[in-house]
Amino acid sequence: MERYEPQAIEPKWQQRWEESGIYRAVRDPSRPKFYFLTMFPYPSGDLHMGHWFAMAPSDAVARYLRMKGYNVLFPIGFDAFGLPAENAAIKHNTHPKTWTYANIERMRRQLRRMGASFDWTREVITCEPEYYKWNQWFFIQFYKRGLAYRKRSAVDFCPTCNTTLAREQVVSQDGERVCERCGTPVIKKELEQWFLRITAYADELLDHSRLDWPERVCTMQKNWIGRSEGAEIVFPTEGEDSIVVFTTRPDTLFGATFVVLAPEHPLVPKLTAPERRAEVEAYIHEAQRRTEIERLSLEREKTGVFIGAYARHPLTEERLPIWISDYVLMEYGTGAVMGVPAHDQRDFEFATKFNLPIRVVIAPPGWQGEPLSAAYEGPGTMVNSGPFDGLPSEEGKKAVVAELERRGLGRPAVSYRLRDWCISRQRYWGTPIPIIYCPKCGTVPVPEDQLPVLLPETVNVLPTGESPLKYLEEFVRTTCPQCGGPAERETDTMDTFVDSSWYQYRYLSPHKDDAPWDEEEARYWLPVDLYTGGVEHATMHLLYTRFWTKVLRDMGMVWFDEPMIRLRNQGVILGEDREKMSKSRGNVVAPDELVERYGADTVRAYLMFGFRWDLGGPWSSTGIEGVHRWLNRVWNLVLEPAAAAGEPTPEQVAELRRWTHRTIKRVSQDLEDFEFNTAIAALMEFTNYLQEAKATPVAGHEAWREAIRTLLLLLAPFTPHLAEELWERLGYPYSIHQQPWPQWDEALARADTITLVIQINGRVRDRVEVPASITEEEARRIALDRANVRRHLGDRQPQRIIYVPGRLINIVVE
Ligand code: ANZ
Ligand code: ZN
Repeated sequence: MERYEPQAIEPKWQQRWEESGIYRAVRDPSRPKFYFLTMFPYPSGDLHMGHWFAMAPSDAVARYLRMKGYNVLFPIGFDAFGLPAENAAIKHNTHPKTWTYANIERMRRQLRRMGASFDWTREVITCEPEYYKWNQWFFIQFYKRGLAYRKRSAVDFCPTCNTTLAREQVVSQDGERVCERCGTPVIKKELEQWFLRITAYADELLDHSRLDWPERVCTMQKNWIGRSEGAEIVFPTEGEDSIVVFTTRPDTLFGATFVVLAPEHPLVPKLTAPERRAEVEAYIHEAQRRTEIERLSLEREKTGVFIGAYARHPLTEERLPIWISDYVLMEYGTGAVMGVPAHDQRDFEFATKFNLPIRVVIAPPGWQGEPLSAAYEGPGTMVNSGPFDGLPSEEGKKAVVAELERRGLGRPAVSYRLRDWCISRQRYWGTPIPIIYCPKCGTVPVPEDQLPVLLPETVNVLPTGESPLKYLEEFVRTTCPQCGGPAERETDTMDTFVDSSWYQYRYLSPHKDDAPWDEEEARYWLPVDLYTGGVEHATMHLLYTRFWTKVLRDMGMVWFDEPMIRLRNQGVILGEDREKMSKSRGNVVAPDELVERYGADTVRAYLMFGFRWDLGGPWSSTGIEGVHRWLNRVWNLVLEPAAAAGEPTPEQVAELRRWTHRTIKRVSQDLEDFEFNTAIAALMEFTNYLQEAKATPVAGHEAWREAIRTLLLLLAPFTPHLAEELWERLGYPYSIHQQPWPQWDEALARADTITLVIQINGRVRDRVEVPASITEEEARRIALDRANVRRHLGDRQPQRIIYVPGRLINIVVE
């Protein structure tokens, strides 16, 4: 008999599937649709273990859903713009495009080699003009709706990478804000930048009620948006300016004993007394180097500087010193706080350090007027608060704000941690922002019929701190679409998160050139039913794509509120040393080499068997060996002729059927729940059982053929090549992947059975599998009916029958 040789059979089937187009998703109103999206890869070079762990199990689900009768759209593409292409281009002296496309070609091959059932006819590559044209088109629609605007703002800037950095690209290292990529301390730079107004949707984005998403992702998004209800309160200064603070605790207003501004607050230079200036400036410089997390940290000792100016308390008119401190962030609320040391721990530490008064205005439980050793941040009764004394703090919040409103010194306010989305990048390899600046007409969007604004190909990509496009005369110089006069193009490109915010829609009709997508395709396929990918995208990508979809809805382009109904995240595969796989650690396991050695089916099956999909875990080379042996056993089991002859007993047949149906049930349910490891464990147990049963007469029975056929069908999503090959060898028609998924019979599948031991006069004469719920009467009947038992009894009548529930039955005769 031939041996199992994945290297021979896998490429053969990959080609056959491709040629017969069985994964092409074509609209078919007679079948329920299922749009299954998995996060598209960045073409970084090789498909790594993380890609495999995300995609191979997803592919198994896609295959399962097809067999279940769904018309499945399972597309793939490449998130092809971005910084690494530029860095690689500089390093290897090539063009970002050359590098990107070479990688795409390689990864396409690797994805095919995985046996993934993607519909390649819908491939989307975001650096193609036919794609980014629509980024530009959307940008203009956003602009027209007031959702894209330009603003001068301080950005984090890496002097080594020579680029502005997004918030998440700045990390903390030994208390310093450094570039995530190269570790250089970041500096601030003032630039004109384009923003998308995601904050306009902040409240709606907080609502996850229509989503079946992991709780942890929803929580991360909620925290990221960070909604706080409170009030803005005006503290007039002794000059003409007023400081507006944001507080969530207006009930503590009478406890305010100082005011703190963020060091970057625009009033600081204006309010600072001349003799304080030098110290204030030195402090501002120092503060900019710290990360947000660090600045807000409760552990760090508070620092700050008095700026030599005073504010007036809006209700008591008391004179309050104005300080700056880095624990107040410019980007949050109004960039100013009222210092209430008795009820805010950061203020408490600040006041303690700088000897500022601490005034209790919410009585802690049991408080007798003694000084506090820490801030009391809980609720309570208002004290030392003039006319508000005696009010519970919750009521006090409303009463104080009402009084402030009456005096024109405050109003209710909501603050979000979420910022508008800065999409400007001073980089080459991205979508040009389709804007023209005219000295006469100002900011003019590129007319839609002139899109795309092509990204020039001949350009010097060496980073300069400004977009390389800025130095390309023929790109920059243009004419104003409004007045025809000389004008200049915007030279920044878009953040690549723009690309991934709507790619799911482009898969519908990737080459359509008069609209971002085809209406009819959209009606049929949208929205995305299931999305799989890494949890690291919880806040940025997944928030942006929700935002984008809500804007599309408001534009009338889609009819739903959420882009992806169901989301599932995979975990991370670590190296054998339990560390993250990385070249520098030398613990990288390359999928290509494993495929070379064991075949794609083994790699797929091991990834699904060896780990819980949502958790991941450390790689094991012995684990993969074991899985490979299992597939070899399956091969032999199916192809080796059975030796056993004779008639099986009805019990043997029943047991075989029970195994078959129980396995169908387990595998189906596990696939629904993304529990791949237990699904494969069930298949392994089934294989073991079948191997033993093969030596008995049951291997000649019709139920045996059914069991083997079922085994192959159940294997098809996991090990698609092996299943297809064996299917063909057994003479079934092409393709196993187009067969209906087997159904289980609940009565047959019932897992809770027991083995009943049957004795005659205390000697074991038989064993039988029976439902655990069997009654004594049934047990007696079955026992007396067994062929073995009847033979032993002959014509003797039982005198007594002793029944031990769940275990045995003893028939006593003379
Ligand atoms: C006075 C006060 C008294 C406060 C009190 C709290 C307790 P969340 O819940 O995160 O929204 N705050 C406001 N703006 C700030 C900024 N830019 N940087 C740092 N802290 C800022 O926090 C809101 C509270 O954080 C606000 O309420 C303010 O302190 C502070 F007993 O105002 B509170
Ligand atoms: Zn003009």
